[in-house]
Amino acid sequence: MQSLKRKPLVVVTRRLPEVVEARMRELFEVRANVDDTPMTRDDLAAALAEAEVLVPTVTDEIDASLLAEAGPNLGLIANFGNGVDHIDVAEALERGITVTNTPGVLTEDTADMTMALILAVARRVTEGARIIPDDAWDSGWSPTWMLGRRITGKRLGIVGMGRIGQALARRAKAFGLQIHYHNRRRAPVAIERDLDATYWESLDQMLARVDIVSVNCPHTPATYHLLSARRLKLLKPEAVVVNTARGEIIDENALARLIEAGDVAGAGLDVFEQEPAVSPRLVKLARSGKVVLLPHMGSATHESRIDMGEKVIINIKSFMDGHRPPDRILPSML
Ligand code: 8YV
Repeated sequence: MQSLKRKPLVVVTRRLPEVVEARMRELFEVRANVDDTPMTRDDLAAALAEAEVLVPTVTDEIDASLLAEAGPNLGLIANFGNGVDHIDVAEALERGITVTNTPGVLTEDTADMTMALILAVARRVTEGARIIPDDAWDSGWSPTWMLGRRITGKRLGIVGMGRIGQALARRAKAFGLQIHYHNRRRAPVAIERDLDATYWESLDQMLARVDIVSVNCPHTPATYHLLSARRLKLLKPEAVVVNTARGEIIDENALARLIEAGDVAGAGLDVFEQEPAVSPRLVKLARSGKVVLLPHMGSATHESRIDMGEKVIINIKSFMDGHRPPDRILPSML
């Protein structure tokens, strides 16, 4: 039987997978962004003024001044994505707007991509992959050509031992890496034992001792430039830095300078401080092979994006049915 309940107006800022949009249209009055161009500030203001639910993504900057323009109907911002650093969540909560995200469903894919970057930088995968298409394999195989670094036996330092950090640790352990980590809170003993993980209360001390650093914590005011110029200088010259979390956690310019100077060996970056703009220095380093750059692809699988959409739908549906949505961002998480 068709429900007689009025459908809430849900504004979705970007194209989502077809199955997700189709299900949303069954349940809600959907305003979709058919040509998928990122919304301008004015577009977002208009959406916030009218919508009962806004479904933004990482490409939408929803700051306090924009939230001040929200209409009286706006009750929920159901973010398509895990990170909510593009939303002034404290301000939204202050205004009585609920904010949700999509945790858990992109963990494994993001950990896979982190492992891929570690291997790509250490074993020069992207550099090597260009040689044959570029017709540059004239001299053939040589014992001393295209040598990378072994990862087995090396120390991996994970900054942020949440879901993705732990998923990375499981993979890295299987590759023979020794797991070290820094986190605000020490992980339970059972997890440490399972992962053979060594906890470093001092990030500085861990950085000075590891061969690979992977950033896997959320971006918050407390983690902005957590890997500052001073901390990056603590790394060994053979060290490699990988980031699939948020660009803002690393002082990108300082990292580029250290790699240029040979004080850090390389980096694998999926996220940047000013996306989609990428520092020309990093681009130059990528051309030289020292750095591997990906365009924010950590959760870019069909499966992740459909599961993320499903989470968005569940959050909206439970909110509209008068329940507390499962993936609420609470003040204690900020
Ligand atoms: C998403 C991400 O692609 O979920 C996140 O926080 O960084 C990405 O994997 C993106 O945020 C979608 O909004």
